[in-house]
Amino acid sequence: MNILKQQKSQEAIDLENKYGAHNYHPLPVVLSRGEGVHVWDVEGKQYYDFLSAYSAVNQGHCHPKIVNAMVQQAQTLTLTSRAFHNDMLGKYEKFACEFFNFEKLLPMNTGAEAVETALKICRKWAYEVKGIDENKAEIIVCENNFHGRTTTIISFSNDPVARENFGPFTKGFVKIEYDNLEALEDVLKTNPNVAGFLVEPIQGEAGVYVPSDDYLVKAEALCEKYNVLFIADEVQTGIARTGRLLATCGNCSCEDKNCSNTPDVKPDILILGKALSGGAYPVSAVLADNSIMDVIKPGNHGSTFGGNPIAAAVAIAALEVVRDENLAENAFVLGELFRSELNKYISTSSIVKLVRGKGLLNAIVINDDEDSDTAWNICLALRDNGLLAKPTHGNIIRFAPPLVITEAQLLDCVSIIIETLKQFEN
Ligand code: IF1
Repeated sequence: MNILKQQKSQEAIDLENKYGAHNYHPLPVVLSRGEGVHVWDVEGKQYYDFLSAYSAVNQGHCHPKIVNAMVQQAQTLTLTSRAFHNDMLGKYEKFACEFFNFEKLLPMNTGAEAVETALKICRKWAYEVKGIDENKAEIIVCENNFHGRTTTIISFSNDPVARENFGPFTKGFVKIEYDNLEALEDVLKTNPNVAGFLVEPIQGEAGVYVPSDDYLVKAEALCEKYNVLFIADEVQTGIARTGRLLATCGNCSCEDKNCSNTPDVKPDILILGKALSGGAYPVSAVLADNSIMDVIKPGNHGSTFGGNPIAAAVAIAALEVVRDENLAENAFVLGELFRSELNKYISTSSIVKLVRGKGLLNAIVINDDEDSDTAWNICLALRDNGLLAKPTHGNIIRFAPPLVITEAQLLDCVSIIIETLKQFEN
């Protein structure tokens, strides 16, 4: 594209560089419109969005049902705080509890806030129900986890870039290897102060690591055996992304024939965010049954915007879209197709090692060093070819389109991806 045509993009980038904190290194593209699986840049070029705002836009950009729900509520009542009741919160809480088969919901805004909320509930349950000595509670987490960016959450991260010079760190966390049941049981049987086990059903940021088939079921059984809360962070894997309503639970409310009809795993505490709003508004939630959630009493926890009427209206609409448009089923079927088509190419490729994932949360591993810029250069070439994706760590590229993608669009994207990768074959 000629320099003149890129002027609007460069102007926007220059403004961010001058006036914005440099806490990201975005791909050089400036988006101005989104609809369904497509986004357009300021010069009017169309792209397939294969990141979906890190799986927040599962329902597709600017889904009319979700946007209309937001506009209607925004013209009626935006925010009351929780100092007073409002007519939307209870409706949303009931809808979501029935949708995910839990007795109670604590509404928050961002994923990290919901993770922090879950940690507080777990600790309070440990002292007041399990009977662990005060300030002694420990929560088990996994190596290479990603649960957000707050000081407590990065306290148990092992990503040096996320932790460097942000100390002192919060205590009370024990790290074990992901997908290692022996490591989990070793801690559970030797440490009486364990309150909970916080885990991502698939480690997204680490590079879309899918654990062994029986990992979550057996981990939940171990938590039950040692009276420890199983806490599932489904901020990224939830809301149909992995081909089922939740990555931990087969007990879908949607009529999805790919769901096992008995729950694989029902977490003690479920954490949701991102696509809970379809990407239209910050909405997150913590769900649990009464025996756990009732440790929270007035004044224990809160947030100015948590449970606001717009969030409630948007979340109901976003979940109805997931159900009515069978997005879990679509993610399951098209995820299988995506991996199958890529594997045909990978069998002949020198530049791609493998593809892995579940539903429409997938990643490819590039056959180059972790610190090489090959994955980045491939993403630049994908951008030029009309598809947006971004490396997670080093040589891993995540592919996560909106779940409303059609088979024809997916196959079009597969050919864009393969033709682009072929440019890098040696
Ligand atoms: C960034 C990716 C990262 C999450 C899980 C909680 C949160 C996230 C499993 C916190 C957020 C986002 C944050 C964003 C990049 C993206 C991300 F994996 F999705 F790609 F970083 F790992 N639990 N993930 O994935 O939710 O507070 O952001 O609403 O921070 O760079 P949040």
